[in-house]
Amino acid sequence: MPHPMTPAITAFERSPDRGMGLARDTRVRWALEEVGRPYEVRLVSFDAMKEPAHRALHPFGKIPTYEEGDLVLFETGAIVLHIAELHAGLLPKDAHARARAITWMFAALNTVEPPILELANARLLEGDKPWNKERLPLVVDRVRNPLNQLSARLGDADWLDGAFSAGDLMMVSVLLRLKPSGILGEFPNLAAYVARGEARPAYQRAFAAQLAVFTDIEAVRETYAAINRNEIAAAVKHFDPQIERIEPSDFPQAGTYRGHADVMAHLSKGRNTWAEGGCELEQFIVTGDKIVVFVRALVRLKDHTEWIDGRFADVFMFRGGKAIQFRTFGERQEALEWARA
Ligand code: GTB
Repeated sequence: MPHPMTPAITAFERSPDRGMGLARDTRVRWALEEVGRPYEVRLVSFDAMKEPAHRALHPFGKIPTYEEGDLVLFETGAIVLHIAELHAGLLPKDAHARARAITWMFAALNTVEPPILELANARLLEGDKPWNKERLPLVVDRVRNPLNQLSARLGDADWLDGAFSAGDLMMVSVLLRLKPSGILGEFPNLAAYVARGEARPAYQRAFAAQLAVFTDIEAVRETYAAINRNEIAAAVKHFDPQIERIEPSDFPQAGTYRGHADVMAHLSKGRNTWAEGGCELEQFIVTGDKIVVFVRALVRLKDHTEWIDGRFADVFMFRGGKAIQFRTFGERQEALEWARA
């Protein structure tokens, strides 16, 4: 259940670009950061994206989606426009200037982005085809054409039409995808335009947040994998030396534990009661600086024949790539409420 007041977006649970910011949730995060609106992120796997529950939000089974109260949106153009219309800062007040800024959003999505996507497909999906080598120069030319014209229109201006707008946010987001190709370098004013966009503090925050998903979620995965293997030294690898671990009163190892040594002893004690089984991570939700993990523990304890199937939530707080807090909640909803508070 998303928080009624805080918009929730979806993003890749495993970033295919390893946190380079090229997936489309980055532009939505950027828009939310520009207008100063906090948001929550539900991470979805490629399999979950194709399930009915996600398709109810996104008919094409993709990310990102946007939920705000009863409103569900998909398509980054629609999402960014909605955010820009709801808050000051991304669209000019003057009606004509506003319509022109929206025109640049459409230009980014309808004119500039399609050949860029085609190039990505040609490189990533069709690289092994016998005709690819012959076709690739045609595809690159189709990318260059609108860039030539865009470069001529931008000239030496900072932004496309006066002050920075949602049109620039979308255009920079689309052009960013070209960075690895080197094509952007052929257009120094466009490369500088993209660099100006990237230098904006709101973009920096959006980029850092999507990168943290990659680094911190991978750290969380490694922690549980190490616990499952009963390698407790590896389980604390991503923990800050001052880590605080809280297990609630109705859990077997209830208490508050601080620092690597105490936390390792605590985790070992719990883990050594298991005969077999392990923890499975069912869902990640990032809210503010906390990562809520819905955990399913399916374990058989030593000297028992029956299996325990427990569903609970762990909340992690990371600072500079290290977990400073690791707290368990018996009720998942309670974990969400605590993390959102
Ligand atoms: N037109 C839609 C929009 O703007 O919202 C397009 C949405 C879309 O294509 N989403 C992609 C997706 O969900 C993610 S952004 N794909 C999963 C699927 O189709 O199964 C595309 C993307 C993916 C990966 C990288 N990367 O690794 O560099 C960059 C961009």
